[in-house]
Amino acid sequence: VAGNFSYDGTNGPSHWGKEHKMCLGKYQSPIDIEEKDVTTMTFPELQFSGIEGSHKAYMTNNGHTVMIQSFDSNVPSISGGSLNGTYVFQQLHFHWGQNDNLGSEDLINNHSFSMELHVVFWKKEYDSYEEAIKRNDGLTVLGYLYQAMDEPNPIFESIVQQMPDIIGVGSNVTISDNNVLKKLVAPDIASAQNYFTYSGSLTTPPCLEIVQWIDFVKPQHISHEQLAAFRSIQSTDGTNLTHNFRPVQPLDGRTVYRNIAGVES
Ligand code: SG4
Ligand code: ZN
Repeated sequence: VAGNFSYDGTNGPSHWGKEHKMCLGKYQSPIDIEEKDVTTMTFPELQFSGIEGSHKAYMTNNGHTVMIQSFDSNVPSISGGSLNGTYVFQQLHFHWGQNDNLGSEDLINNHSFSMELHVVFWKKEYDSYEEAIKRNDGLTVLGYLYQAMDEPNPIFESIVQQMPDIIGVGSNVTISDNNVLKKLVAPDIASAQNYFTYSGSLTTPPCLEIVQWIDFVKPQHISHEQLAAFRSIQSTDGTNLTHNFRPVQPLDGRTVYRNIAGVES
């Protein structure tokens, strides 16, 4: 993954296309999802497996985000929905903004949320993550939106408490809560069939157009203080990573689907 990109100035999003031509492609992410324009669809049930039980996980400051990976060989996987095959968990990470009014990458009706969690999976058929990213259906990413509120979200307790250990770029720490992966990957089974889905790209260089996006409709919450902890880590250019979201890209004729199964009335 390219290390030489940032979210401001001469390495900012409007310059990514110079070194990474795919960032100028026609099927880029994120996008603004306009609810009035989506096509409703009933997909087979989206299924999670390997979620139950605990997973040893660690988090890293990779200079662009807080990223969580697992030590376990038994990691979560997903199948069903709009997916053709089984996809295996690779890592999850977050995008946030300078203040609580922005930070999500995908927007809904042009509305920004305060933070977005991305859970990255690769297609099992291709045997490894490295092989999967060479294929146009190689990845699927689950997107979870978070809105800042006063009340803390217990899911983030260990992450926020251990954030001081990963202030420096490249540092990592084992997460004390062995249930953190399960809670982030599948927080709310009751809302798991209520999502938008569309074909797009990685939201950072090299912007590969290989991602089936699955964005859950129902936002979750995080407290203002918890969110502030994310802004305290350092970025590749040595300053605080106060924001790390890419602006929305043109939809360019793509269809965004909304699964109508499991919608709560
Ligand atoms: C973040 O920068 C992650 O740290 C990257 O993961 C990730 O790249 C990148 O976002 C793009 O992913 O779900 N936002 S996204 O489209 O997963 C990849 C690593 O650097 C290739 C491992
Ligand atoms: Zn992401």
